[in-house]
Amino acid sequence: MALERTFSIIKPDATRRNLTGKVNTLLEAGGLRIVAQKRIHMSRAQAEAFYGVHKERPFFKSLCDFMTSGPVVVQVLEGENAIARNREIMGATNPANAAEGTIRKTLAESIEANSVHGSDSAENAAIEIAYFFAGTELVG
Ligand code: IDP
Ligand code: MG
Repeated sequence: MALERTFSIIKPDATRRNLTGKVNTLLEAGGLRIVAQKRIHMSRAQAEAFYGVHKERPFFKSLCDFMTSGPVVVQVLEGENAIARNREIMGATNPANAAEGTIRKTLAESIEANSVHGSDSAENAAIEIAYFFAGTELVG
């Protein structure tokens, strides 16, 4: 087992419904520790760069519209196997396919407005953390 850090976003559908605390409760109950957290309103440029890997996908414009539609909470989560563990706690991208008890099954509105983001690899976790946080903001 390895102590890891992963990057997380509580998306605008969840902040709009005042679910930040509920998401955090599920993350903490799943064994992850929030070692950095801030509420921001993403700019268009930030959203487009963050989701650049999806820029050829048909949902890219809609996804960037959604991610800039309201505040988000960006976070760094720490724990044993935090990257894979967070993906388990989040559940499948489409809440219709997500397992019972996952954040997306419990809280998400749709495949797009699916309440949370979580890094999918150690390499992307490091890139995504550095995109939103200075090292001095991570307090483990
Ligand atoms: P992930 O968030 O589970 O890693 P990705 O495939 O990386 O899923 O997609 C990034 C985000 O793009 C999703 O979380 C969701 O908000 C949105 N998305 C993914 N697939 C679709 C789709 O088919 N229609 C609309 N939005 C989508
Ligand atoms: Mg992804």
